[in-house]
Amino acid sequence: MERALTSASPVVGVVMGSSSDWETLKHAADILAEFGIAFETRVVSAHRMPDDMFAYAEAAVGRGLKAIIAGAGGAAHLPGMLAAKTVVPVLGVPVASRHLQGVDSLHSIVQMPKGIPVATFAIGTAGAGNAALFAIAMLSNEQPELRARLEAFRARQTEVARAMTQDLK
Ligand code: RP5
Repeated sequence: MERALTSASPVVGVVMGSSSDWETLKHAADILAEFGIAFETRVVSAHRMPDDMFAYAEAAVGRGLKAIIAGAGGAAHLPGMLAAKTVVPVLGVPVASRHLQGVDSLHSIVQMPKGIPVATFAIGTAGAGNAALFAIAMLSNEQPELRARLEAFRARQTEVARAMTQDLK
């Protein structure tokens, strides 16, 4: 996972509780790469590497991260615990778990008590992709060129959807 995609000066962190989450989180990484966003990928398990997780969150502001996309499955405390240790926005992605298909992950991430927010996305690959698009939307508030590319991305989806309608004739 520490591959060419990982940038020297990342503005988005893509972290996950296990390498088994990569199948899901790579959908976030792919979109960030497509938009040319500097990002990094890390496995930071909340329950197996709690000290590493805290260190990652505590360093996030100083390292220039603007958003952290955090994916985990099961009792998915990683996004919430990262958010507890940094004010960098945390975008939580529930990973589909073996036994409860990710509903457990979703509930663990979405139901944060008031005061420590985690923006929670859909279970699985749709959530991972949308978390990346949301991070890009946040970055685009300060980057008009990036916003234009996001608008073009949306326009392409419109074209694809219109073509689907034509297929039905
Ligand atoms: C969580 O447990 C991870 O986020 C992963 O979704 C799940 C299973 O981890 P592995 O047993 O595959 O390492 O910590």
